[in-house]
Amino acid sequence: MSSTAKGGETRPIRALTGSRPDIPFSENLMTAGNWRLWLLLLTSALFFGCDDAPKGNTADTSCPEGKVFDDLYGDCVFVVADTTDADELEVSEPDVLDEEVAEEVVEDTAPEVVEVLDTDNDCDKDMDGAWSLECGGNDCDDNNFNRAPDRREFCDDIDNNCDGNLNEGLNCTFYANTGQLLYQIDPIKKVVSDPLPIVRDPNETGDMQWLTDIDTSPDGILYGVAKDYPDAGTVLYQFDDWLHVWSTIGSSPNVLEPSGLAISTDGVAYVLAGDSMYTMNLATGQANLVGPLGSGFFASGDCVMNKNDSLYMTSKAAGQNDTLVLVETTSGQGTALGDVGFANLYGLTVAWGKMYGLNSAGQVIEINPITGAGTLVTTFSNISWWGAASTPNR
Ligand SMILES: [Ca+2]
Ligand SMILES: [Ca+2]
Ligand SMILES: [Ca+2]
Ligand SMILES: [Ca+2]
Repeated sequence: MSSTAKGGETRPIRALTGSRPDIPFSENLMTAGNWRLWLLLLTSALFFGCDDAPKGNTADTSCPEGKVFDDLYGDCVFVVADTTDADELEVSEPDVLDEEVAEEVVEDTAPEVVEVLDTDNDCDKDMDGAWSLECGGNDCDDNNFNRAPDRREFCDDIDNNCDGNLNEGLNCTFYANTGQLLYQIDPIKKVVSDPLPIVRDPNETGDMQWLTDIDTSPDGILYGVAKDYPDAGTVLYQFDDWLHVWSTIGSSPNVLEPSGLAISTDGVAYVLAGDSMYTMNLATGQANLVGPLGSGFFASGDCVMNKNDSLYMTSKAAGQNDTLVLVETTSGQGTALGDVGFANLYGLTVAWGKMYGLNSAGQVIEINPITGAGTLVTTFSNISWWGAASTPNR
């Protein structure tokens, strides 16, 4: 036999009475089916077998048919014989009813639950801790982890702190030069500063040579190299950021036609000239040959070191675009990375994790340091770039 429970589930009938064969006889005597019999015997003994009525009990103890007087309760009680055949009894499932009642009680008495945790991240898709505007939060871009009201502004192409201003309070520029003028370029806002004339320290004699390339040392000093006239070789200059003049450090007669200067994070300067690579002492301007670039590479204009001290250069071939080349600093050997897609790259720098190339056509190009592929950022017409360097703040 079975009964149908909540949800249509069929459960086996549970016997209400009857002995369980798996428990001892003495316990079976007290099971539900026998308690009525014991009650009958007990009350019969009280009624018929006891000579002494309860003291002080003088009330009428006669009872109507079907009842006996119970001294314990002082009243007539029904006597019911246990005649039910338990095996054939079909009953409702009390647990089901109890569950339903319990659920109703919980629903009636439980306080209203307010969702505090956004466990499925619908309100904070980028998981930056700020909720979207749709959810009543103040994340101006819930699809960008780097944009939230508590973010610090950083030199990139987004408004990091959600205040509506791009890179406010920051100087997001790198240096770029022509032969005789020094500029600062903001490649994000695509603007260029007014130029600063490249002039020699007035305490020195002789002409200031035109700078072929510049770079910034780890301590923030801007250096430049130039072809030395009338003597053959390379002259090294240092920029005075306060007086805006250039002073001579020294010269290297063994380096001809310098085209690129790059300074590593530990202050080692590398100079590219023609098909060779040199190191240069920034205190004396003296250079030592490291080795040939090999593979027919010829320095087209500049070299740059990223923060991992990998040295990159651009190499030109007649009538072709420039190739981005990775240079082994201990040997000078170059490895081609790929065609930049632009020609006459004379300036190269790395700023805020991006590599930029500048060419003689006034173009600023972002270069993929893995593939060498270039993407035009902007063009400053009428400026022919010769070199580029990061600024100390980058
Ligand atoms: Ca967010
Ligand atoms: Ca965000
Ligand atoms: Ca920014
Ligand atoms: Ca901002």
